[in-house]
Amino acid sequence: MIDALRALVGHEHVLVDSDVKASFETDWTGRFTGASQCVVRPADTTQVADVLRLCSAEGAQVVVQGGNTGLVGGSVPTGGEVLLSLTRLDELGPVDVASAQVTAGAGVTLASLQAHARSSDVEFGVDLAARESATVGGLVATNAGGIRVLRYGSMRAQVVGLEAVLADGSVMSRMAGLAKDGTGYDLVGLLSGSEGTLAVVTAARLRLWPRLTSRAVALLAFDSTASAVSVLPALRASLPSLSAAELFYSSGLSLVRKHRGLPAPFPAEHAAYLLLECIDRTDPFDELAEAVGGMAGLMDATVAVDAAGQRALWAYRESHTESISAEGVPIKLDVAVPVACLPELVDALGPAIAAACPEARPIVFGHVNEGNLHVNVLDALDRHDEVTTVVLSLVASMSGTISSEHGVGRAKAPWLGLSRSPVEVDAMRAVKHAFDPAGVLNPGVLLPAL
Ligand code: 2HG
Ligand code: ZN
Repeated sequence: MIDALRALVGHEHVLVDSDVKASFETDWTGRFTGASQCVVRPADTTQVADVLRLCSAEGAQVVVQGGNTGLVGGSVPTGGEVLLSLTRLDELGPVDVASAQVTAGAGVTLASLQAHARSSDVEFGVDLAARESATVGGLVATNAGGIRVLRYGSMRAQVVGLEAVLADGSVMSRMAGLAKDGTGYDLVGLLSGSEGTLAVVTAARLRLWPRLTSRAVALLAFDSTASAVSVLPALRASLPSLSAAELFYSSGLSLVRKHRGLPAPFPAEHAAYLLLECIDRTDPFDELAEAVGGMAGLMDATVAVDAAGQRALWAYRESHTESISAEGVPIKLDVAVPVACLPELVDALGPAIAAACPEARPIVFGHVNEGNLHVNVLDALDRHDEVTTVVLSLVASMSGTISSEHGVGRAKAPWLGLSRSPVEVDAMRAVKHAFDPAGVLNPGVLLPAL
């Protein structure tokens, strides 16, 4: 098998040495780890197809990996799979000005894609903290969200075409980028968010947006989550330039300040913090300042005037993940509820988690406009499953979802039934069977083993 793989992609692109494989076999958070048979690094779609054809013929299962920044264990082997790393598929096509689209290989990082778009005076619509390592293939596979969903939608909304290789090595290519194409099932939409369980995405045709360079960032402090949430409709109505609305709490803020050595944003501590960003053609500072004035429940506010000040305010929010990881290995749950239920969820989380594990330290933050909360729990001792169950059950009881923007992966597959009915799970299994009848791709990801 190893020799056959080497014949397909070149000797040096099949890694078998445990030290060399190690960084591919553990996820970013250190929560998921497993040994692979080997790590294969194909150069292009043809080689991906060759590798999958061989693996299918040999009955070898395959785990697909991009930048390995995922948070649900979806790209880490469980034992013995072939690990297919797509980072060498890093070709970026020229920006197509006529259609405002670009073609990007699965291994292109989000930061390179963003820089490439900006060099042609357009913008890519998705942004998130892992931009330097996260890749196009992984963003598509997880239907990634991030900080600009409020304005541009999630990754699926940016994907106008895909090239993907099925488990048997056949290639599906729909890359014309037609903005309206109603011919049959939306397979491109289906593969977006399928977490590598249906096919291996090798390239994407992506939508681009006009580039806006004037921005204003405000950090607001509120007396409650309810107040922070209740200002959203007025903000959306008065600020067409609103591009991000991020929620966090003093538990996360104090960890960020500790690990990043940052000063307190306000003289006093407050019940909830909301970070807002407006981006426009002309300076949105005045309209942001005006929209913020006189809000009910507003306790304090600061608006950054220059780029350094804006980065400093964003650091309070964007450093949450790394600061939590610096404290220990957390449980990471990414959930969403209808926005109106957010305050109730936030209030209920603390007592529910404490009942499952009194020692646990929850840190909650997220993307408020989508009702999307990141529930991170430190010090959950041996009670990870119990804490996960109470949090996800609470979310499900509010008609929420157990996976908002990180995917289901291996981490949440056992809880899929909380958010999807038996009818839906059966339909998903039928789709999986249609694409990958032998179960070659990403075993154990998304759909729980039968
Ligand atoms: C974010 O919004 C990411 O910063 C990561 O989705 C969330 O670390 C997390 O739980
Ligand atoms: Zn997020």
